[in-house]
Amino acid sequence: MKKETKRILVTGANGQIGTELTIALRKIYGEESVVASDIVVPNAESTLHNGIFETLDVTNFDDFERIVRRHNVDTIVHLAAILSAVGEANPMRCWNVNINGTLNAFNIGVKHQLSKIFVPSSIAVWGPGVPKVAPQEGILKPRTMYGLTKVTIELLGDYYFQKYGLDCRGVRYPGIISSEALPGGGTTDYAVEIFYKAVAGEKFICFVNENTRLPMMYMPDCIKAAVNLLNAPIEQLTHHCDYNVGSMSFDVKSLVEEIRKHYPNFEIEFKPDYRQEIADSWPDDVDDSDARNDWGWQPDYDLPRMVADMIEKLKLKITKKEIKQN
Ligand code: NAD
Ligand code: AKB
Repeated sequence: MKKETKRILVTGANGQIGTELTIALRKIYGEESVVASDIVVPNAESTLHNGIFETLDVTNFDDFERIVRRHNVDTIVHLAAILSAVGEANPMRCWNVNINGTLNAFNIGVKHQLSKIFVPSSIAVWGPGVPKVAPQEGILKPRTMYGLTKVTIELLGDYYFQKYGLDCRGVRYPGIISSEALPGGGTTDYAVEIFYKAVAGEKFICFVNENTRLPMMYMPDCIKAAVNLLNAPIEQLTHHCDYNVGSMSFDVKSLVEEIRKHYPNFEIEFKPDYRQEIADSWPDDVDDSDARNDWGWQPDYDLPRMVADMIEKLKLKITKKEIKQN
């Protein structure tokens, strides 16, 4: 009898992380082994079409389950979510997509005895008063709806593991910086948008002040964290969906200084808006000793290396005419 391929389903694949994580997973496991899905169909040139793509609203249990069955899915990489800034504009949508979408993934995981579910958490689990370097264990009192959903998902991860033995895993990602897809409406988006302006020779209006310091991570490390945690033996894990993972921490001033090493005339103006309060409620950095000890977490990129690589990648995009220059 022909052995059926076990597949990975990526939800929210058309987003900032999914666009690059799907390609990385397809490189590792083969194009046919990774099914990409999103509520939004990617444009025709998207690399997501290099393998199977399914349109999926994760809040619809029946459609979600149908896709899992159709493709003999074994692992879900659950990225579909509404992030912090968009979440504050529409808190109920944020709760519905993040919580009900994840509950659907978990319940399908239990019903179909899936091998693993990866669901990222975020530095948004913390709130005002968090220590500058956030500990692995500590008080979680977020003020955003997005943060509330992330704390709930972490707790649901523990619950589904203890009650049903579901292997769900996740990291608390910091702000992710990347050059392929634009970020989807978070508070850390300024750390990506700034590069597009610098490379286009335009002034950047920054929505947080120059002293705003947050933990950040470059996309190759974001992918490395997901792949390494997915492959870690379960006996080594002391947490489920809430591993702190650090990489770099910088304020906007330091980011500008680093960018000016490449573009000395780069101009920036600060016009903080409602996202300043969100950024101020998050930690400067995280203590990721448990991730390092349990599954060997080790980032590769620091600020200078990330800035140089981002600029190189965006310059390449310009030459391919992917960035419209005015
Ligand atoms: P994103 O906003 O770029 O992408 C999310 C994707 O989910 C989008 O393509 C969107 O179309 C899709 N989506 C929204 N509602 C949906 C629904 N009902 N059904 C199916 N798809 C839906 O987000 P991202 O940055 O790629 O984040 C992926 C995950 O990583 C999220 O859980 C997010 O909370 C987490 N995370 C991201 C960052 C970051 O800086 N990017 C940091 C920490 C955690
Ligand atoms: C956001 O700013 O909402 C995200 C995150 C840190 O979770 N980038």
